[in-house]
Amino acid sequence: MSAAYDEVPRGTTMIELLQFRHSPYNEKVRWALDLKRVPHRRHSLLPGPHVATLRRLTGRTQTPVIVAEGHAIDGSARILEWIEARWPQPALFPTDATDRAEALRIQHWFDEDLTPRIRRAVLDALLRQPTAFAGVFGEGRPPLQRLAYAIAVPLAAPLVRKGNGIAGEASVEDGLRAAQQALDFVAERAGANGFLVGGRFGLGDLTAGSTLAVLAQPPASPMAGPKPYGAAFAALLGRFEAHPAVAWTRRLYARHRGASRDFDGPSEGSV
Ligand SMILES: N[C@@H](CCC(=O)N[C@@H](CS)C(=O)NCC(=O)O)C(=O)O
Repeated sequence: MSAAYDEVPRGTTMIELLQFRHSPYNEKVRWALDLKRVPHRRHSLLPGPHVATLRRLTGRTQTPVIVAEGHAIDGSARILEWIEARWPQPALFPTDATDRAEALRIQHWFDEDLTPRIRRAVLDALLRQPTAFAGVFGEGRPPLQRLAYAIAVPLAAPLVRKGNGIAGEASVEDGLRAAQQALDFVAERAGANGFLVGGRFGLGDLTAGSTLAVLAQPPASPMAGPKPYGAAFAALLGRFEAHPAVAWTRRLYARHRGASRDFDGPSEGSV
């Protein structure tokens, strides 16, 4: 358990989000919490040390994790359902049955197929420069901590690669194909008003936007990584920069994200 998480008073009714700073699944949950103005507290974990903290809570190691009402919930899709049931407004899940099924299909496709494949290309680029990897995931921590983490990154890199299915050039190439597929889908599907399902902002946009934000780096957003980017990551971004779905993602963020930065600690409005 991280030092910050240990400081949480026992028996608290506050909603706690245990997260990674730059991760589409975590961004999905943050976006829903921000949009619905759910009072909560955030704890950013570092990839590597996160394992011990999360195993104790969920028996697994994936972020995001919500701790509330005496339970720990993981899996961004499950967490979004839990949030929607308690804070229905503004609604993320379409009420029309066909639209709802389509939004859930898009979420499932991104969560289970596209996002993990894209992540392989992204993590591979970041791991090529340990300081870039430590800068992204250790953002907001004191410089000395980031330096220590950067020194540890090459040691942890084989585990990160294995854990994310990065096995050589073929998996990175497949990640690039998945990025192209996701961007093409969004560019083709976004209607005149720019939404993927049902003519209004919802789960499909939030899911696709969170994944594509890694490639679009919407300025002044919780997904804008620290600059300067490492050379390999900058080259990856450059590959897709001119795609219309990158512009779609930036517009979506400007109009619907409603938060310019991530944070650790209590959200506005929490006590
Ligand atoms: N299907 C899960 C995927 C979550 C996931 O893959 N989280 C990654 C960050 S992008 C993670 O925490 N990885 C660390 C680990 O698995 O130990 C969800 O929707 O929440």
